[in-house]
Amino acid sequence: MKTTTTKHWLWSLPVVALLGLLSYGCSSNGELGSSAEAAQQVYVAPGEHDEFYGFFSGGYNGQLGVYGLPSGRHLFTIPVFSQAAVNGYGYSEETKAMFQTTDGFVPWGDAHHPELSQTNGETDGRWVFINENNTPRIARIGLDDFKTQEIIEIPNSAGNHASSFVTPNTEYVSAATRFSIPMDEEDLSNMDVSIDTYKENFKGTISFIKVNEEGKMNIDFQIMMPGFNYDLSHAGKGPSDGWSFFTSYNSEQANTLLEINASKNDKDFIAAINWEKAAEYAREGEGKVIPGKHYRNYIDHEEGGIAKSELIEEVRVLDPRELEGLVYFLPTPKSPHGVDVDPTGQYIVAGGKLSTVIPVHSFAKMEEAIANENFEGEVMGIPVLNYDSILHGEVQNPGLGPLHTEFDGNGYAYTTAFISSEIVKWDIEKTEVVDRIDVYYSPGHLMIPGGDSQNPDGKYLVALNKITKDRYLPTGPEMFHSAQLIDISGDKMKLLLDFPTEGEPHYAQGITADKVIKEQKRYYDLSENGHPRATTSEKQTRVERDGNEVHVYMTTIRSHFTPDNIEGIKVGDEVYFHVTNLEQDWDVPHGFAIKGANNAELLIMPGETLTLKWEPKKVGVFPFYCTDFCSALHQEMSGYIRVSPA
Ligand code: CUK
Ligand code: CUA
Repeated sequence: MKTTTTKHWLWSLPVVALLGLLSYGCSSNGELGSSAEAAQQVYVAPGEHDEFYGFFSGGYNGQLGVYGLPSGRHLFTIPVFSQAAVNGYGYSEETKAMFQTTDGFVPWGDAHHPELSQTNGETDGRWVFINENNTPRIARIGLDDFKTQEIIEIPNSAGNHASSFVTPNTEYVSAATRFSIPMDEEDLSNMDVSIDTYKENFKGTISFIKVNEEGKMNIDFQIMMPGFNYDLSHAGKGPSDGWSFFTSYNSEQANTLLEINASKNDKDFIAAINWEKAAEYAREGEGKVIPGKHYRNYIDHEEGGIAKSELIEEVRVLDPRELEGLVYFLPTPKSPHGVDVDPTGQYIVAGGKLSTVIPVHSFAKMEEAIANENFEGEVMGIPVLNYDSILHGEVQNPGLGPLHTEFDGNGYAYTTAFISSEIVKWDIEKTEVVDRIDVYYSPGHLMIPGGDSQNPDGKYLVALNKITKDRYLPTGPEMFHSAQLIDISGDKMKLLLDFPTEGEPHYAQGITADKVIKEQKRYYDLSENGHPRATTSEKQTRVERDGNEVHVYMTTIRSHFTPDNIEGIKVGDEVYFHVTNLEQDWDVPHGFAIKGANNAELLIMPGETLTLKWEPKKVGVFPFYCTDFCSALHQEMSGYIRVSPA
């Protein structure tokens, strides 16, 4: 299909040396243009900062990766859906509640789509949302401290893939079920029926989660949908604000997704949802309220930053068979995957992964077709519009396996072609390909900062490639994924940089750094530490016993723990170490780990209190120590706990 260019050796040279090679025409196939030029474009000098933050989903690592762009440096990993040994997230008593679900404690997740909050259709730097596909959930991360603030479970869903896309003023974040399951007509409960009754019994749901001013999420309503697989989504904007678009495949409703069953139909559908109308129906009390147990877990800032779980019992469901004007199906070839709305809000682009063209629907034509009732049929009460009547155009020769599209704000769209491993640039008005570039290999999503908003920053594009193979030094059978940074500021796309990414990044978001950093916290103010078990001076440190429950109130400051010799603990006790870091300097955390505690460590930020629970099983004296090299006397930062017989 294509040959691999081996330029590893060039990239292993110091960049400074590369800059000296300005005249070096390194490219045998024109892929790099000039390496020296490329190096200059991505080079961020020591001590300098990147222009953009990139937020890359961690896929099956359940976290959110933070990268600097254009350098491609991996700056941080924000723990979201998976426990993080690095700082005790999900292990500490303060954060365990974040993993509460109706399936119990679920400390792992599969995170696909981060989405920045928006105001007036533009990224605003307040929050990032991200979905969890396996145990249906959506998380909200605050960009003031880069910590997960809230995780809400989505009931009546069997895999929350088409999520977490926001409406232009973050009124809603949406979710849709990837897998349909048999659902009871009355209460949408999962049914014990033969799997081959798919056509009769299986259904899906699309959910709209309301986001308030503080970011708090609650499920406003769900819409009952036919038993397709709902894949991706994007909200309308500008003229199409008030609508959201969801791809679906398996309109055959086959119970095995073998190609012959589930990819038979020439066209599947994009579901166009009038969420403004749906919200109105919900406000008027339409639909019905059914049992729909789900947890909302959140960091309670009023209560010292301790995570709480709230069980919500019910949810409102709207049925398109009863409520007119809620949903329309736009026929779309062929097993569409991504769906993207251009910055003007006029065009809806689908990635028909088995299609030979990229279909572009016109929102204006869609409205017209609805007004004229230009319907071809219906599925579960949902009118199917006529394909030709809503089509803006079809992009011919878009590469094989088109998946996802982003926009540069200058009238161009960029689509990944998974099978032919390329990015294809095309003119939105003319639906004509104008440029293409090879990527290595098999891109899934791509990202342009703001590229799915009303105001993209069309300078760089990142290809998020699924297959890495020979791009880096080999690391055995398993390796990181491969992202590539492409310059899209000119007529021709130029490949600038390869950089590895952890997990399986699906989607990503980018934002200029200055929109984010002005609000950021550097440390937690000790005088505002509202943790009920905080110890804000060494004088208050103590050990308290209440039956077999022991609470150790500890402090850390360079370079000692107080207290550092603890006696009176017995086998069978439940010991809680409440450790407050008294430091008030940026970037001076202390760690806390106990030999023999089968838990984790804590990494306590300046001004913060975290709690580790230990149930000692053996008699003896056990050292504990600070895990983070905090000062010249870090190795001395340790202590002993004596455990006596019960
Ligand atoms: S999906 Cu991964 S390449 Cu989960 Cu957004 Cu398309
Ligand atoms: Cu504190 Cu090392």
